[in-house]
Amino acid sequence: MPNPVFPGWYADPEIHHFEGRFFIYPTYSAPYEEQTFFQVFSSKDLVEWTSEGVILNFAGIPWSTNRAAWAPSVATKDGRYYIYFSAGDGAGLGVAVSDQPTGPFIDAIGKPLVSEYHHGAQPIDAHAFLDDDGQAYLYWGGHSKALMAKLKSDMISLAEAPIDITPADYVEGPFMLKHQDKYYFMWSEGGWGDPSYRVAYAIAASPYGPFERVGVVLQTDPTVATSAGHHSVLRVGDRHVICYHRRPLTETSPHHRVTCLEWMDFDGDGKILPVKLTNEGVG
Ligand code: FUB
Repeated sequence: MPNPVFPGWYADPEIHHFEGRFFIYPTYSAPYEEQTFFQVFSSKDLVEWTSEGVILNFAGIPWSTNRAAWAPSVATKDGRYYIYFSAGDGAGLGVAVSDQPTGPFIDAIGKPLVSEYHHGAQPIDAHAFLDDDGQAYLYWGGHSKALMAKLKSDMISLAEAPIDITPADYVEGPFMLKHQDKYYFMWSEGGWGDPSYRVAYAIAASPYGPFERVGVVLQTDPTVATSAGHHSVLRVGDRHVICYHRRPLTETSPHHRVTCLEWMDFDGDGKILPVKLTNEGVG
């Protein structure tokens, strides 16, 4: 049974293809005090996944408060890898750097990249998006507010003040996908600890929006799993895979979340077709 793709409680997964291999960067899903590190998993075929171990440890990052290591996002530029992460349930968003996708990642600036609330957004759930022209953007925000800002070419500083781009019903977990020259802004809605959690999206002509909510992509299926959300998307050949977490029907703890993959397709008008939760995944 390919879903979940690897054993253990892991959430907020971001999937990538680097140097000929697939990688998933997740949150270790556990009580906040136990969330003190990030790991990465790799695969050659999206089916067999191997843990590459710990890639960043909060023990070496005093400002992190050594808890609540959430929602890693990775981007690569000029041969270097940058990981953007949440620390301390609002202590801030950090950025760390490595020469490899498997780390080790070292805190790049010795302080948070974003430490304050802007426009009411909790500084969590960073997502780095690299546009086709090489310009990188950072999206982030919890407490039902979504922000964005251009990143400078050094990838470790913001080029502009945070901009409020909050779409209707947004809660957290932003993700940007470019498809056929359109910008698909995606996010999680509802509560991550209960079955209301789901993923919705908007389509815009610019990475700045405006983002008008189109509809739901992923949600609880009471016959398969609950609380499907906080996802990422990767183009694979002429299709896309959506990588997300969900709660098995047997589980009630909010931390019991597993990482899964499904195919995600578009209709003829460029709308995303609702994704069906499966046990078969993309195997
Ligand atoms: O995993 C910790 C938090 O749960 C994330 O930051 C939220 O998006 C939710 O998935």
